[in-house]
Amino acid sequence: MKPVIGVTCSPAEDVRPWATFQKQTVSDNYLDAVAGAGGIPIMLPSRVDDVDRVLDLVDGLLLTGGADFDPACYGDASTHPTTYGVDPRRDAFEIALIRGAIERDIPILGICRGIQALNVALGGTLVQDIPSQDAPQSSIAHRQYESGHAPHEPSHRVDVTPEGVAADVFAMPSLAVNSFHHQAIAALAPALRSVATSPDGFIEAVCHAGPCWVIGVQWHPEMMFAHHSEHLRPFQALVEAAATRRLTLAPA
Ligand SMILES: [Mn+2]
Repeated sequence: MKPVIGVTCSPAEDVRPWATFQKQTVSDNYLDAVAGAGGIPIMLPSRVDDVDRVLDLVDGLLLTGGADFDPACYGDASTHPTTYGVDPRRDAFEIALIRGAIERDIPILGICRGIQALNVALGGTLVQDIPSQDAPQSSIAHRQYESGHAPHEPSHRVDVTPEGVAADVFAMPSLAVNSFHHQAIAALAPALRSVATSPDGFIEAVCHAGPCWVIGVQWHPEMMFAHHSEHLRPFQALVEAAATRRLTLAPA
Protein backbone atom coordinates (compact mmCIF):
# COMPACT_ATOMS: atom_id res chain seq x y z
CA MET A 1 0.00 0.00 0.00
CA LYS A 2 1.40 3.39 -0.97
CA PRO A 3 2.25 5.67 1.95
CA VAL A 4 0.29 8.91 2.37
CA ILE A 5 2.42 12.06 2.41
CA GLY A 6 0.87 15.19 3.92
CA VAL A 7 1.92 18.29 1.97
CA THR A 8 1.71 21.74 3.59
CA CYS A 9 -0.04 24.55 1.69
CA SER A 10 0.75 28.18 0.89
CA PRO A 11 -1.89 30.88 1.23
CA ALA A 12 -2.77 32.59 -2.04
CA GLU A 13 -5.14 35.32 -3.15
CA ASP A 14 -7.49 34.53 -6.01
CA VAL A 15 -8.65 37.90 -7.35
CA ARG A 16 -11.85 37.77 -9.43
CA PRO A 17 -13.78 40.74 -10.81
CA TRP A 18 -16.53 40.16 -8.23
CA ALA A 19 -14.55 39.15 -5.16
CA THR A 20 -11.18 38.16 -3.78
CA PHE A 21 -10.83 34.68 -2.32
CA GLN A 22 -8.14 33.45 0.07
CA LYS A 23 -6.98 29.97 -0.93
CA GLN A 24 -4.68 27.20 0.27
CA THR A 25 -2.43 26.10 -2.58
CA VAL A 26 0.34 23.66 -3.50
CA SER A 27 2.33 23.71 -6.75
CA ASP A 28 1.81 20.62 -8.90
CA ASN A 29 5.62 20.18 -8.84
CA TYR A 30 5.48 18.99 -5.21
CA LEU A 31 2.47 16.72 -5.79
CA ASP A 32 4.04 15.21 -8.94
CA ALA A 33 7.32 14.61 -7.11
CA VAL A 34 5.58 12.73 -4.28
CA ALA A 35 3.43 10.73 -6.72
CA GLY A 36 6.45 10.10 -8.95
CA ALA A 37 8.32 8.73 -5.95
CA GLY A 38 5.48 6.29 -5.20
CA GLY A 39 3.55 8.18 -2.51
CA ILE A 40 0.01 9.54 -2.29
CA PRO A 41 0.15 13.31 -1.68
CA ILE A 42 -2.62 14.90 0.35
CA MET A 43 -2.80 18.62 1.00
CA LEU A 44 -2.77 19.84 4.59
CA PRO A 45 -4.38 23.28 4.91
CA SER A 46 -3.14 25.37 7.83
CA ARG A 47 -6.70 26.38 8.68
CA VAL A 48 -7.22 23.59 11.21
CA ASP A 49 -6.21 23.49 14.85
CA ASP A 50 -6.30 19.77 15.61
CA VAL A 51 -2.80 18.95 14.43
CA ASP A 52 -2.72 15.68 16.34
CA ARG A 53 -5.67 14.34 14.34
CA VAL A 54 -4.06 15.51 11.10
CA LEU A 55 -0.96 13.49 11.97
CA ASP A 56 -3.15 10.37 12.35
CA LEU A 57 -3.82 10.60 8.61
CA VAL A 58 -0.27 10.66 7.24
CA ASP A 59 2.74 8.37 6.99
CA GLY A 60 5.13 11.19 6.10
CA LEU A 61 5.28 14.98 5.83
CA LEU A 62 6.48 17.30 3.07
CA LEU A 63 6.99 20.91 4.19
CA THR A 64 6.80 23.13 1.12
CA GLY A 65 8.36 26.48 0.25
CA GLY A 66 6.66 29.82 0.74
CA ALA A 67 6.87 33.19 2.39
CA ASP A 68 8.78 34.18 5.54
CA PHE A 69 8.24 33.22 9.15
CA ASP A 70 7.24 35.85 11.68
CA PRO A 71 10.64 36.65 13.25
CA ALA A 72 8.94 36.51 16.68
CA CYS A 73 8.73 32.71 16.16
CA TYR A 74 12.50 32.55 16.59
CA GLY A 75 12.79 35.25 19.21
CA ASP A 76 13.82 38.10 16.90
CA ALA A 77 12.10 41.29 18.06
CA SER A 78 12.90 43.21 14.87
CA THR A 79 11.36 42.66 11.43
CA HIS A 80 13.60 43.35 8.45
CA PRO A 81 11.89 45.49 5.75
CA THR A 82 12.27 42.64 3.24
CA THR A 83 10.56 40.05 5.45
CA TYR A 84 7.31 39.36 3.62
CA GLY A 85 4.11 37.35 3.53
CA VAL A 86 3.96 36.48 7.23
CA ASP A 87 1.02 34.16 7.98
CA PRO A 88 0.80 33.48 11.74
CA ARG A 89 -1.64 30.60 11.22
CA ARG A 90 0.71 28.82 8.84
CA ASP A 91 3.65 29.42 11.18
CA ALA A 92 1.79 27.95 14.17
CA PHE A 93 0.40 25.02 12.16
CA GLU A 94 3.78 24.00 10.76
CA ILE A 95 5.59 24.35 14.10
CA ALA A 96 2.97 22.11 15.76
CA LEU A 97 3.07 19.63 12.84
CA ILE A 98 6.85 19.30 13.04
CA ARG A 99 6.97 18.85 16.80
CA GLY A 100 4.12 16.31 16.70
CA ALA A 101 5.62 14.41 13.77
CA ILE A 102 8.99 14.08 15.50
CA GLU A 103 7.26 12.83 18.65
CA ARG A 104 5.55 10.14 16.55
CA ASP A 105 8.60 9.37 14.44
CA ILE A 106 6.85 10.46 11.23
CA PRO A 107 9.44 11.10 8.47
CA ILE A 108 9.73 14.75 7.35
CA LEU A 109 11.20 16.36 4.23
CA GLY A 110 11.41 20.17 4.42
CA ILE A 111 12.02 22.26 1.28
CA CYS A 112 13.13 25.94 1.25
CA ARG A 113 10.78 27.52 3.81
CA GLY A 114 10.48 23.91 5.01
CA ILE A 115 14.13 23.67 6.15
CA GLN A 116 13.62 27.01 7.88
CA ALA A 117 10.41 25.69 9.49
CA LEU A 118 12.35 22.69 10.85
CA ASN A 119 15.00 24.98 12.30
CA VAL A 120 12.47 27.39 13.85
CA ALA A 121 10.27 24.62 15.28
CA LEU A 122 13.30 22.99 16.93
CA GLY A 123 14.70 26.18 18.45
CA GLY A 124 17.02 27.66 15.81
CA THR A 125 17.06 31.14 14.27
CA LEU A 126 17.07 32.62 10.75
CA VAL A 127 19.00 35.24 8.80
CA GLN A 128 16.17 37.59 7.76
CA ASP A 129 17.80 38.84 4.55
CA ILE A 130 20.98 37.40 3.03
CA PRO A 131 21.71 40.37 0.68
CA SER A 132 21.66 42.85 3.59
CA GLN A 133 24.10 40.94 5.77
CA ASP A 134 26.85 43.21 7.09
CA ALA A 135 29.57 41.35 5.23
CA PRO A 136 28.32 39.93 1.93
CA GLN A 137 30.57 36.91 1.58
CA SER A 138 30.27 36.16 -2.10
CA SER A 139 28.51 36.98 -5.30
CA ILE A 140 26.15 34.01 -5.16
CA ALA A 141 22.63 35.06 -6.09
CA HIS A 142 20.51 32.90 -3.81
CA ARG A 143 17.52 34.31 -5.66
CA GLN A 144 18.57 32.88 -8.98
CA TYR A 145 15.86 34.52 -11.07
CA GLU A 146 17.75 37.78 -10.46
CA SER A 147 20.62 36.30 -12.49
CA GLY A 148 18.40 34.94 -15.24
CA HIS A 149 18.36 31.21 -14.36
CA ALA A 150 15.27 29.14 -15.14
CA PRO A 151 13.70 27.39 -12.11
CA HIS A 152 15.04 23.93 -13.03
CA GLU A 153 18.60 25.15 -13.69
CA PRO A 154 21.25 24.79 -11.01
CA SER A 155 22.79 28.13 -10.00
CA HIS A 156 25.24 27.19 -7.25
CA ARG A 157 26.79 24.09 -5.78
CA VAL A 158 26.56 22.75 -2.27
CA ASP A 159 29.29 20.78 -0.54
CA VAL A 160 27.86 17.71 1.13
CA THR A 161 29.04 16.22 4.43
CA PRO A 162 26.65 13.30 4.73
CA GLU A 163 25.65 11.91 8.08
CA GLY A 164 22.72 9.90 9.39
CA VAL A 165 19.82 9.46 7.01
CA ALA A 166 21.26 12.19 4.75
CA ALA A 167 24.10 9.87 3.69
CA ASP A 168 21.52 7.83 1.81
CA VAL A 169 19.93 10.88 0.14
CA PHE A 170 22.96 12.88 -0.99
CA ALA A 171 25.44 10.28 -2.13
CA MET A 172 27.84 12.70 -3.84
CA PRO A 173 30.33 15.16 -2.25
CA SER A 174 29.02 18.07 -4.30
CA LEU A 175 25.59 18.78 -5.74
CA ALA A 176 24.41 21.43 -8.23
CA VAL A 177 21.23 23.08 -6.90
CA ASN A 178 18.81 25.86 -7.72
CA SER A 179 18.20 28.70 -5.26
CA PHE A 180 15.10 30.77 -4.43
CA HIS A 181 15.64 32.19 -0.97
CA HIS A 182 16.56 35.46 0.69
CA GLN A 183 16.58 33.99 4.19
CA ALA A 184 18.72 31.18 5.61
CA ILE A 185 19.48 29.31 8.81
CA ALA A 186 21.45 31.44 11.30
CA ALA A 187 21.79 29.50 14.58
CA LEU A 188 21.19 25.82 13.86
CA ALA A 189 18.68 24.08 16.15
CA PRO A 190 20.41 21.74 18.63
CA ALA A 191 18.49 18.72 17.25
CA LEU A 192 19.69 19.31 13.68
CA ARG A 193 23.00 18.73 11.88
CA SER A 194 24.23 20.62 8.83
CA VAL A 195 24.85 18.21 5.94
CA ALA A 196 25.38 20.65 3.04
CA THR A 197 26.67 24.22 2.75
CA SER A 198 26.89 26.76 -0.08
CA PRO A 199 30.30 28.16 -1.09
CA ASP A 200 29.44 31.40 0.80
CA GLY A 201 28.91 29.45 3.98
CA PHE A 202 25.14 29.12 4.39
CA ILE A 203 23.58 25.88 5.60
CA GLU A 204 21.70 24.39 2.63
CA ALA A 205 20.70 20.98 4.02
CA VAL A 206 20.14 19.44 7.44
CA CYS A 207 19.21 16.14 9.01
CA HIS A 208 18.13 15.19 12.53
CA ALA A 209 20.91 14.60 15.01
CA GLY A 210 19.04 11.65 16.54
CA PRO A 211 17.25 8.65 15.09
CA CYS A 212 14.38 10.59 13.42
CA TRP A 213 14.08 10.60 9.62
CA VAL A 214 14.19 14.35 9.07
CA ILE A 215 15.79 16.04 6.06
CA GLY A 216 15.69 19.70 5.10
CA VAL A 217 16.99 21.29 1.91
CA GLN A 218 17.21 25.01 1.12
CA TRP A 219 16.89 24.43 -2.63
CA HIS A 220 13.85 23.25 -4.64
CA PRO A 221 14.32 19.66 -5.88
CA GLU A 222 10.65 19.58 -6.95
CA MET A 223 11.50 22.13 -9.68
CA MET A 224 14.55 20.12 -10.81
CA PHE A 225 13.70 16.42 -10.79
CA ALA A 226 12.04 16.40 -14.23
CA HIS A 227 15.34 17.62 -15.77
CA HIS A 228 17.86 16.21 -13.27
CA SER A 229 16.70 12.82 -12.01
CA GLU A 230 19.00 12.80 -8.95
CA HIS A 231 16.70 15.45 -7.47
CA LEU A 232 13.85 12.93 -7.20
CA ARG A 233 15.95 11.09 -4.61
CA PRO A 234 14.84 13.13 -1.54
CA PHE A 235 11.20 12.36 -2.38
CA GLN A 236 11.95 8.67 -2.95
CA ALA A 237 13.78 8.51 0.36
CA LEU A 238 10.87 10.23 2.15
CA VAL A 239 8.37 7.80 0.61
CA GLU A 240 10.59 4.81 1.50
CA ALA A 241 10.90 6.00 5.11
CA ALA A 242 7.15 6.60 5.31
CA ALA A 243 6.44 3.12 3.89
CA THR A 244 8.82 1.54 6.39
CA ARG A 245 7.15 3.34 9.29
CA ARG A 246 3.72 2.27 8.04
CA LEU A 247 4.85 -1.39 7.97
CA THR A 248 6.35 -1.08 11.45
CA LEU A 249 3.05 0.23 12.84
CA ALA A 250 0.82 -2.21 10.95
CA PRO A 251 -1.02 -4.76 13.13
CA ALA A 252 0.49 -8.25 12.83
MN1 LIG B 1 20.99 28.85 -2.10
